[in-house]
Amino acid sequence: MITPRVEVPFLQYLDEKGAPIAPLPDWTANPDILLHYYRQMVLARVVDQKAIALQRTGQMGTYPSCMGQEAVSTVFGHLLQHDDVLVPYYRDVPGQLQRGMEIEDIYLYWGGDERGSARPSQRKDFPNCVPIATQAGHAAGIATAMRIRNQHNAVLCSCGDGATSKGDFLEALNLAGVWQLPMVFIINNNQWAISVPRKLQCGAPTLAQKGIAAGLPCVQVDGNDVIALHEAIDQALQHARCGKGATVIEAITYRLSDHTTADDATRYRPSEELKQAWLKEPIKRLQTWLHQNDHWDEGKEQQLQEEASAKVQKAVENYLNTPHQPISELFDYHYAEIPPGLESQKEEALSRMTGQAAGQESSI
Ligand SMILES: Cc1ncc(C[n+]2csc(CCOP(=O)(O)OP(=O)(O)O)c2C)c(N)n1
Ligand SMILES: [Mg+2]
Repeated sequence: MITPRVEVPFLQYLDEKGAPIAPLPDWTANPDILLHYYRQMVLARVVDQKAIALQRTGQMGTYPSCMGQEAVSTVFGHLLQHDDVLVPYYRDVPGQLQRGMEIEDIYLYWGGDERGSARPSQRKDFPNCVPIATQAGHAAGIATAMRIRNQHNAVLCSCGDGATSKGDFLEALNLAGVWQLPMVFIINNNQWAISVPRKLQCGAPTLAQKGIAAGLPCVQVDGNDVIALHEAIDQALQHARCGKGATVIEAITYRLSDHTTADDATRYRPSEELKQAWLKEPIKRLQTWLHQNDHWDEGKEQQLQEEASAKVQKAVENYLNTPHQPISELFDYHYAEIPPGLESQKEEALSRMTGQAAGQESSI
């Protein structure tokens, strides 16, 4: 019997208590980037907690929290260049905020208003992808277009651990390998796919090694360690931009929240596991390092928390004061020319809405 030998490197610089376990890269000598990561993660957590409060008070739709996973998308949000393309999944709020999405756009989108994905400052990034792993094929398509146009940019495709079990993900890896596409795949391994734990999802010891079959370099990183993430993502993006092809990065994190606001994880997740995961979370870890290296103090923390709360409060007001879209917009953006069947449905919807406005019964 032949047992295959698979070696996937694991990258980590800061341990759970924020202490270095390896010599830190040179760029950390100037704390500016790490302070930026810290501020962005804190802001993202305030945005995230407010989204849950809005949903709980009937002011927003179902929302998937990114609590515990902030580091991954905070780091790639910073490292992506203007003409790179982000193809996110639904827990990438921290990255999206740095790529031009306003806080109220996040609330608009999860409030069911597609204008949340349509601000010009969002560049060519793709909107959230809720169907699992389908974004991997889109990302491979964008990367193929970049190659054909001889563009020296990269596409970053983000997904969850469960998504790597889907054919879409594996097909995109295969294309990325055979066509040497300028891509970075980031797997947010938060240990759960709704109620299915990682070990029941896949028999391979790492998810990163799925890249090996496609001929791609792959690495696992501590996804709660912004320094390790920065090193891995920066290298992979440069590799892609200079025509050397794709990389697969598996970031080990933990979903500290319920799957979404429609879930109750206490029904299937051991409380001790959650307790242990809180000890490793990314914000506290970086805060401890910043404190210990005299880059942070109580006063700065208080000021940051106050600024983040004020920003989020203003965004909530903007979101709640945004006039609803007219119902015609439901029909207007699917086709360049609206087919006759939809045209008649649109007319019917409009006339019913007019009737409703006049106080008549409506079934819409
Ligand atoms: C194609 C498809 N099948 C099923 C679902 C239902 N679904 C929503 S989230 C999810 C689990 C995804 O887990 P993972 O990829 O680990 O991401 P996480 O939510 O843990 O971040 C499933 C199966 C879906 N959205 N799309
Ligand atoms: Mg998951």
